[in-house]
Amino acid sequence: MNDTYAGRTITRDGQLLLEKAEKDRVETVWDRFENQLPQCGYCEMGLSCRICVMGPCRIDPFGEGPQKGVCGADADIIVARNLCRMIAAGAASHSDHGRDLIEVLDEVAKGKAAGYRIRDAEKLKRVASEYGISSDGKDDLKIAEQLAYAMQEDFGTRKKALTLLRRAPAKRRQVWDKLGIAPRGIDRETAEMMHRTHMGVDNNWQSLLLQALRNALSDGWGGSMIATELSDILFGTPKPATTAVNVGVLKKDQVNIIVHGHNPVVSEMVLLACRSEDLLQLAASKGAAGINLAGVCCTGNELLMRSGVAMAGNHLTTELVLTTGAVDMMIVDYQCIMPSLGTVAACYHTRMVSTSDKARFPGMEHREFHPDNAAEEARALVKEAIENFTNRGEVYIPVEPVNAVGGFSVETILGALGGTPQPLIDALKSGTIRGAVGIVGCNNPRIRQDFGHVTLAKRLIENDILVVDTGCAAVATAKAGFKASDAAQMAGPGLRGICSALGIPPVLHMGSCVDNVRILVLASALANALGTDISDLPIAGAAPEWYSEKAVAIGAYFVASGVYTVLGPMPPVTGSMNVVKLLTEGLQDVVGATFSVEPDPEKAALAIRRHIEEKRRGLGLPAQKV
Ligand code: BF8
Ligand code: SF4
Repeated sequence: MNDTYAGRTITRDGQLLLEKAEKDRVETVWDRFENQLPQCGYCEMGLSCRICVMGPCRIDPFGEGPQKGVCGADADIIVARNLCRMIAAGAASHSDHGRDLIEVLDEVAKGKAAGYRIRDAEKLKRVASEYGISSDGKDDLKIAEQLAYAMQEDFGTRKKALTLLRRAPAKRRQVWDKLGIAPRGIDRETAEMMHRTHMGVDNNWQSLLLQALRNALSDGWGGSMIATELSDILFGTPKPATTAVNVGVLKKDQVNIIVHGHNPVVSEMVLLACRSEDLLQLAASKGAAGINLAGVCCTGNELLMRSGVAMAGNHLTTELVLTTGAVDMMIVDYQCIMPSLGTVAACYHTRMVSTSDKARFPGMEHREFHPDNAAEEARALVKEAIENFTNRGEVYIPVEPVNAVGGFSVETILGALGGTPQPLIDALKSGTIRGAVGIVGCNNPRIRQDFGHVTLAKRLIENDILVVDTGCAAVATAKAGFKASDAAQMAGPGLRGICSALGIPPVLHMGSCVDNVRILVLASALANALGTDISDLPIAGAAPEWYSEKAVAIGAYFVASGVYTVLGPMPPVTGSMNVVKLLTEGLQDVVGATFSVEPDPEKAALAIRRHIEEKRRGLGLPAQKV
């Protein structure tokens, strides 16, 4: 095996498909990354500004050239504004996804969304009651209509605080109130963030960053939380199910359809179509043994969590999966979809289809999905994918899939524990489990694919730290076998005993990136049961390979919620030592948690273990020296 491939990814399927890509002269994300080197140092440090057209401006980090932009903004202001705008974009992306689900719920309530229905009526009632909506004497559709309306109000300007903030422990809410960062409206905080970062508005780097925390909280406890809750209501609350992961999930003798993107609104309808009898018969008539639906990225995670649909890969696998020549159609919605995919697909027979009115891509056919036509459109596309099966050329599926268990919603985890967090708390108290860590986020060509996620997860579970993960991190650890039915063997003795007794893996798949809110809800349940704040718990977050603006928003709402969070790649902030110090030290006194940056996952594991032992000490629990 060529060393270059092994340097790019730790995954066997990735390495073999990189070889295939080179043979087929397909350019990948790694090639383009190398073509960009060296990347702009000013931008890497956050020291360039193009907010207005008196600029673009840049600050000389060596102190010899300009120290102010044309308007007079210094390094602190420019770095803070850039980070703020990343968070605003991330929060907007998640929250707009949440809004799309509200629209589906509303259309379901009005009988205009054939194919969709309420699948978890019990959760509908529970969430409605949190919004002050009584279910007495109302049918599900009436409740759904009222809930959709109430959730839309969370996006606006009529409220002093978002409804679901009430899920946070009382002590945490007091922290937010005292700082004035309890988010009011989901859209409002993003709009205000964009306003404050316009030239000549907020020029205090501290108050800018506080608003960024409020904006991030509007995502975590608002837009993303609504997205997750409504996805559960509309498509079912996840329960553990066995599935398979890596490129080996593609099947040579079946029609292979890949869904890519984030919103289950599209992929759930594709799944329905793939399971319909007449289309299965059509596939058989074309010589296919079946219709094989698999996911990549977060829409894949959504289907994996709820229906055990197989997962072909994470972010950096999205191009490579096409080089198998086995994908008859890839259907995308939005977010994290590389604009290169159409070009890659053009080398094979794969048909590429975009579906969202807000996301178009070169080399893709556009077939717009709306709640009222989605079921029908999905059927039409699956039919066309079947027709395309006969156009296949050579197929190369170089590996066997790995088995994995997914589907760990908070409801499932608490259910496995007998309905309360008490057994988990007892295990934490005794030290059988030392703590819990959420590993989240992406792949990034700066880091060998999956190396950060897998190394960190391995070290944590070996040391009796329960790992929950989401997004592309969750796919990475699944590919590495940490979610297999016998994965408890990889854990330290305490965690192994508990996982074996409960029949669960030591790394629990909690879903897509919007599902990071499940981690907030679980942390709140633990904090409430202990009568304490999230920031006192022996827990941490990590994003070892993050790349996206959404990941920055997630990191910021984790920290603002009191969760110490370790980032792999450095965010573009090193141009301002003031901003760096605030994020890595100063926030401790403000929100009781900080960011840390550590690209080496071995060192990140040590930092997290030390943090967990320190928190244990703080709670008066037995602690170890790390
Ligand atoms: O929302 S983990 S690369 S796919 S941003 Fe994207 Fe990152 Fe993957 Fe999911 Ni999340
Ligand atoms: Fe330059 Fe100021 Fe305009 Fe930014 S806002 S581009 S620093 S003049």
